[in-house]
This record gives sequence, C-alpha cells and structure tokens, in this order.
Amino acid sequence: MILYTYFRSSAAYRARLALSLKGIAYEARFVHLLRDGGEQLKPGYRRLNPLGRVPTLIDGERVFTQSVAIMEYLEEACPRPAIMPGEPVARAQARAITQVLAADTQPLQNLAVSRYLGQVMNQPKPAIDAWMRHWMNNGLAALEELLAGFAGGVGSAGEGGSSSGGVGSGVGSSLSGGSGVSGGSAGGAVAKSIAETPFCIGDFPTIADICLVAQCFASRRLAVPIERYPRVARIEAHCRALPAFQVAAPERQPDFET
Ligand SMILES: N[C@@H](CCC(=O)N[C@@H](CS)C(=O)NCC(=O)O)C(=O)O
Repeated sequence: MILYTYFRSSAAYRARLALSLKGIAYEARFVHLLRDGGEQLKPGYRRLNPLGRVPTLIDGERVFTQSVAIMEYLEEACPRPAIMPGEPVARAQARAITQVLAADTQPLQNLAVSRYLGQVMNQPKPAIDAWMRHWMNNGLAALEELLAGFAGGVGSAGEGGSSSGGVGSGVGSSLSGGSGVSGGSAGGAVAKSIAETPFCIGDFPTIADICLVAQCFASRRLAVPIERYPRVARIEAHCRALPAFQVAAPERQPDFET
C-alpha cells in the first residue's frame, strides 16, 4: 500500500495509526501542505484526492480518500487485529467519538479554513488561533463528557440488556442517563468502563482512540491544555506509550520538521 501523508496532519495521523495498529507495511509519500503553495493543491495530487487533502491511500489499483473511510476499509479488508469493537453498542460509541472529532472538530481547524479566514475574511492570526482553539475545546469537552457517560455505565451493556433496542436506543439512553440500555453479550467490550480500561471503549485501541490521539496532537500545537480533560489526557498518555502508536507519531515520520 501507499500512503500520501504529512507528518503534521491529524487526518493522516489517523491513517498511519490504523496501518500501524494492524501491522500493515506501506510506502509513505510525502505531501508538504505548506511548501510551494501546498503540494496537496497541485493538479497531480488532486487527481487522487479531489478535495486536496491528506491522507490518500492506494491499495493496488484502488484509491481511497478520507481518513475515516480509510480506517473502515482497512478494518474490513484486514479484520485482525481489530480497530473496531465487536459489539453493536460499542461500535456506535466508537463511531460517535470518531464523528465528534473527525466531522465536528477537525474540519473547523483545518488549514483550508484558517487560510480562508485569513486571506478572504481578513482575520488577523490571533483571531484565527482563537477560532481554532474554541472549536478544539468544544470538541474535547464533548469527548470528555461522552467518555464520562460511557465510564459511568450509561450507554454500556449493563445488566442483562436486551439487544432489541438496537444501537440508537443504547446510545440515546446513555446521553440521557436512562437505564434502558441495550446491547450485549457478544464480545462484552461495551460493558467495560474507563475505570477498567485505558482506552475509550473496551480493552483494545479502536478508531475512537486513534481520533483522540490525533486530535490531542493537533490541539497541543495550539497550546490547548489537554489536562483540562482528564479522561482524554489519560487515554492519550496510555495510547502514546504503546509501540504501535509510537511508530505512527508525527515526530517519528521521515518528513518531520521542527
Ligand atoms: N475529512 C478529511 C480531512 C482531511 C484534512 O482536512 N486534511 C488536512 C490535514 S489534517 C489537509 O490536508 N489540509 C490541507 C488543506 O487544507 O489545504 C479526512 O479525514 O481525511
């Protein structure tokens, strides 16, 4: 496989982490987002990735864009080791965390957005940084609350839950603190609380942990105090100590710059 990546990109970091956790070897091709007006915007690269973003993954003749789609493709093409929980409620929880960060947080801090705020909206750098920090804190605060809900047992399988309520009912119950949680039996990962596991959900790293670690990296660059979010900080520290996370870390990439 070939991965188009940039060390500083949190979205590319997600793809690197998924590949690393699955032990999949790949050739890295570097796309410098700042050099020469941004290599991601050149026509050659845009033929692979029409939005002009990293990452892009090539597997044989196939081209994959969007880090979440890439992670899910890798999970389906190479199921072991898994980076998704096995149980439906836990899968929905992992996807919810993924969406909070990949859909509702990172897009607001992206380079294209900050460039637009500066060049088109004439905003000065301090205002742009304040914008980015605002949305980062917004996402991290929501993440912390979601994790607390999962840890408190709401949204988890609980005692003998039936699976009839399905994913929507389980997650809805967790957010409202209700007791009618659903889910299940298979895997049992969902029943684990954060007190028992160092990960977001269950006892192995999933796409939720991948997104959490990548978001913490992006937020630290703007001096957002991750320690304000103790559960997030704890999970980040635990994951970053694991060899598979270390290999994919920005500072370990050949294109790393200080
Ligand atoms: N939703 C996309 C986001 C990709 C993305 O925004 N990548 C950023 C780096 S983190 C990028 O390439 N930015 C270049 C630009 O904005 O010009 C994904 O998850 O792959």
